[in-house]
Amino acid sequence: MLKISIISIFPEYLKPLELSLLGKAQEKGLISIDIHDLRKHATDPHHSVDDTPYGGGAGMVMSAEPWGLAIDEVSNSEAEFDLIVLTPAGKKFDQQMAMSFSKKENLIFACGRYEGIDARVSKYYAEKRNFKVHEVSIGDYVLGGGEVATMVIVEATARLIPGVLGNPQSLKEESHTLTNKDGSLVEYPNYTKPANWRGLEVPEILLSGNHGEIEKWRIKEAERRTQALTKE
Ligand code: 6GU
Repeated sequence: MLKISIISIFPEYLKPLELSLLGKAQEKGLISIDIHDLRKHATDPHHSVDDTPYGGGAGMVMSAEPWGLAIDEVSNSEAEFDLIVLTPAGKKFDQQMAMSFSKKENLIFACGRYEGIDARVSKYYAEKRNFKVHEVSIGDYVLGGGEVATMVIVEATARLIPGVLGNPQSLKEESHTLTNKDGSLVEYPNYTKPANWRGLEVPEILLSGNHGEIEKWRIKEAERRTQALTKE
């Protein structure tokens, strides 16, 4: 079972992870998701978790020790841990990364806010605790914090675990796992009944019953869409 621990100063922000697909996966015992409040590990009387940056500059930086205490608490076993630190300066998340996370034992998500987390936290867990540390971004834009990025990554990762999806065949056919000789493709367009909707017809080939020709058409359409996305 994949054990997911998420540390945030806004634990309520992560409530949607109890719903739908991920809620069911937890009920079935395929994954566990535990959400932890960073502020419980604040070390000063005002329960602050941030401070001004060394070297000056705007904004605040999250202090190392509350993170250290929180991560120690969720990793007090001999198991293997992967620490995922959410930051717009991280490596771009993609389907391949989701695939690799879905095969792990323990994922710990550190949701940074403000100008990020003291850089020694990543260094400490990589060098002193032998964690695999991944600094990850979900795209080229800036969010207020790592919570939404964590939800994106958890959802993309969990649905790759055997048993989480109702129909595992749908994994094989979807965007970014469909491949041709040039690499990853987005999905072909899909249609369902009625065959004529407000004067618009479903492509005739899909009604033909010719599975070989349908497969060729779908690959051609996926390639056309992929090309259109990479031009602009
Ligand atoms: Cl992981 N965090 C923040 N704050 N902004 C982001 C991001 C993460 N990924 C893209 N933008």
